[in-house]
Amino acid sequence: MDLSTTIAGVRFPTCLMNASGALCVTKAELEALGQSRSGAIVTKSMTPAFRQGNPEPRYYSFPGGSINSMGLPNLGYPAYADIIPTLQTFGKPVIASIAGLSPPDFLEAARAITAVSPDLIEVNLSCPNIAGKPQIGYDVEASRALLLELKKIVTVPMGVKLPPYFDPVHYEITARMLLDVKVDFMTVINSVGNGLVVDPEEERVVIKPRYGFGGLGGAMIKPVALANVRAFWKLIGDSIPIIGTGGVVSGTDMFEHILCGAKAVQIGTALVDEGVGVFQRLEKELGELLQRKGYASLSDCRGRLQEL
Ligand code: HRO
Repeated sequence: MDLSTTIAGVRFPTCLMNASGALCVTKAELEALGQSRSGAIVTKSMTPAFRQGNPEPRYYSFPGGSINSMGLPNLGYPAYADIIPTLQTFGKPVIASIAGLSPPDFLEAARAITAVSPDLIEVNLSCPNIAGKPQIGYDVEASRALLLELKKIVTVPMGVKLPPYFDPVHYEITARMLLDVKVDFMTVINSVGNGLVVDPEEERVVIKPRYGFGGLGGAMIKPVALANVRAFWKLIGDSIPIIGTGGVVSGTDMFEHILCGAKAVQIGTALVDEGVGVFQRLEKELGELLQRKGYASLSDCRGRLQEL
């Protein structure tokens, strides 16, 4: 079964890849993604300087999902600029994720990383875990201003990583802005920000930073992710390709994202739980499911979710 896909003119050998943040901070982790069945190598969101991130414990996995408050730990863009040429020898696209604590941070990272020509750049507008730094993706005019500045710098296909939205009007104003700016792809969704997981035996929170609040991922966020993929696909169609992210732990979950309109799928929590072997498992499960249903390719079913 051919599970390859094309996003913004870039061919991916399979439509499944890591989500930024999951096992992609260090050179060793990025090379392991290169050697795995992942269809791309997505870096951790990078800032101008190295960041240790928030105090530990800052990631907790439980049946049904995960909560994190990593706090943008990363090597800093100079290190990723050095590593990217090596990553490009693995024969799959390299997606550089950029972030920042302020707009000038994003512009600085974008300038330096564009110079080493990753295949695509994903602009992270949705880190929920930095105290005092609201998610830019929830401010449509701030997002527009930042993306317009980035567009002047970035010469490779540039997409956005969005937070989840929960109201139709937010889908509409965000879709309009993304079409105006002409982003090349969108990754939907980042973690569901500022959730709280409680350990009832210990009677306390499960992660240390920010009073235990953090971004939720894994199986429990799938309906929110699917709603965002579907809502944007209905508004934008194929004008901006969608990478679906959120709640993917099986080939069936991938299929649901594709039915909603996703051209590719990313995995975070399942990758952290299982390691890079998860790519092979999911590829096999999706291939078998498509075959059982009689689909010859992804384009035969993509976006074809039926409504009652
Ligand atoms: O590093 C993090 O705390 C983090 C980031 Cl940048 C992000 O985009 N999403 C997330 O759940 N955690």
